[in-house]
Amino acid sequence: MKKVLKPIVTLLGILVAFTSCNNDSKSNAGALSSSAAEKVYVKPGDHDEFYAFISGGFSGQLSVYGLPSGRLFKVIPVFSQDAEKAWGYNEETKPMLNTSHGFIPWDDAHHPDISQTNGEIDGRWVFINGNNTPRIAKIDLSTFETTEIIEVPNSAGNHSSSFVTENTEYVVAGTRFSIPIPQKDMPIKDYKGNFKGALTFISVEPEHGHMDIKFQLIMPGFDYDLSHPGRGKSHGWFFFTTYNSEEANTLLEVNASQNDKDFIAAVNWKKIEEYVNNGGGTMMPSKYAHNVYDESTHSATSTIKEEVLTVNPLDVPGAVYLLPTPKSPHGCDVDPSGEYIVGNGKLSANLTVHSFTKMLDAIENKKFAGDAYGIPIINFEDVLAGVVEQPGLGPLHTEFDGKGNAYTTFFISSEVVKWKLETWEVVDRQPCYYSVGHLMIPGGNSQKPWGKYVLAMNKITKDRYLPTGPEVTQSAQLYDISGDKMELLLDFPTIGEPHYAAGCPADLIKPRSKKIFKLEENNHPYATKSEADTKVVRDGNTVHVYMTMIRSHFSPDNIEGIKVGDEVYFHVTNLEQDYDVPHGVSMIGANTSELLIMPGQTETFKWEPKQVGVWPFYCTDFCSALHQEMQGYVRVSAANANTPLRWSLGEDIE
Ligand SMILES: [Cu+2]
Repeated sequence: MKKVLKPIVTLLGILVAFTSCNNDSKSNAGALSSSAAEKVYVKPGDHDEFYAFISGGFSGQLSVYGLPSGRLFKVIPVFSQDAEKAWGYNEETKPMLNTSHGFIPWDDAHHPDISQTNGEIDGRWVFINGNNTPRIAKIDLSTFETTEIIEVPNSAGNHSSSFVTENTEYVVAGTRFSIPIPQKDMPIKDYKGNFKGALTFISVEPEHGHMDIKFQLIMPGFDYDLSHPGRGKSHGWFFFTTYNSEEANTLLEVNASQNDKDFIAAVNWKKIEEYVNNGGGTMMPSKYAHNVYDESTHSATSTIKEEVLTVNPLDVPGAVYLLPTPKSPHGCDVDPSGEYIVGNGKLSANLTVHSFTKMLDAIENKKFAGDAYGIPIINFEDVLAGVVEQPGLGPLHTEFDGKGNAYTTFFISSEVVKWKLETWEVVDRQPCYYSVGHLMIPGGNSQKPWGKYVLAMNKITKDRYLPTGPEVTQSAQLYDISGDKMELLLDFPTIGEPHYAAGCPADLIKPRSKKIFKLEENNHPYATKSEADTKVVRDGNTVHVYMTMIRSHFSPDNIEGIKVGDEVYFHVTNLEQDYDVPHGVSMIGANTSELLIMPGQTETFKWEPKQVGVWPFYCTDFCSALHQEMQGYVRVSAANANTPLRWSLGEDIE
């Protein structure tokens, strides 16, 4: 293998040398003019150094890319149905998309965040928010499958999510829209003073990651935009940017831009946790779904919960403060030391950085500039650490390299700007193609970022790629940040809207990756663990087919006695116990997706035959040389026919 690869690398080397010698540096500013191509080249068979989990935005999914190559490995279905994996189509995963509003097979996925232990990324789970019908999902990084989704009641536009505290004690779900709590019929013009914003703290059980809403803080009716946990010295606090502190209810582009400063809300969650643990808070009737996927039964259950514990911030003095921040701040980013809180004021000429130490001092000395609905507002000057003067236009988000530098995206001037913490000086800037939103440094939301790369996620790519009709792809752009100056290495197309991303070294995840589901541990109620146990059982109009699959046949592959009007459930178990040998199955006329079943797993699809005939089914995942032969027939008779129910495999071979 290695012998074959060497010439390729050599050839690439020559190509790089050739292009850089024979062209003007100006006319050839592309990747091959520098060592950029080599820096992102992961040779065939080699592995990328980092995983990047990039949200799919309006696709509702989470994509898995390798860095530095930018290769797409997988799209993990989360909030949307996915035909490729039968997610939301098979009977086992339909409950995952249940909500208090019913089955909602779509959402707007925004901010993934990887679990942490002691302030460092541990690679166990990734959490991501559904904005639209507020939800938080947890994806298990041993299987890359979504294993839990919890709906967030009293919320709307679950945007300032999903960020985890430094031991994954909590994942937060802050509402973007304030709404009546509890919901009721009232005039929209009476918003001010009457609508509220819920900041939800979802506890994560340390061993298995089970989520549960611990409490909801019922805040004034601002719009809560983004958030970040404190860390290190500020561990125990959570910071949320707000806009529309004006509490306008119409034409927000004008009416929410009136105040010179909005707020960052600083929440001492440890104080509230203590209050709640001592019996504080009020139970409020509230319907929300909690959906859990059980790996042993390969099936999900959905439970509708009926109440949630709410906390009025005024009942916990000293737990919540407001830090004035110019002007309509978006990103709320805390540096790895936990000292600096960066408020990215979209309409502000400067970047404002607050000091956690100064905040505590102001609280101690009661240096307040008044209050909002009883919540103390700290004096701007008393909490300000410094200002980055005129760094660019439209700052959105900031990440940190762990070496004292910060990187901020500017949407309007389309660039990433590198600046220094504590001196607040701009040290470098690089253009983005174009209109960058979030950026990500692996481990960015932790005490230990891996400051080798920064990934910028761009909203617009006009003229960067081949056109694809009126809509062109959005993209991610990779910069090397290991030196003093940023270097653009690569850009690559993404799925949906690459809203935010989380990344970590591949070595944190690779060794824990699951290869098969053990057949003996399959507790699916309709599992069939050997061909000898396959059967077809009729119960009135309902028929259960207990089917198995192994290279390269189904058992049974001939079924007779099914009638028009029957509800037929195919429970199909993949008997393989080898790595990477899934089989698929699809049935003509089935109002569902194909099933893609992993080794040792059972999945179910429902088929309601509408016409008599002999109907084929087949394996949809190319599994062996005889994959094409992996097929079968179901005979469907008239509703009043007397065709006996029978099933077989290989019967006419003897
Ligand atoms: Cu197959």
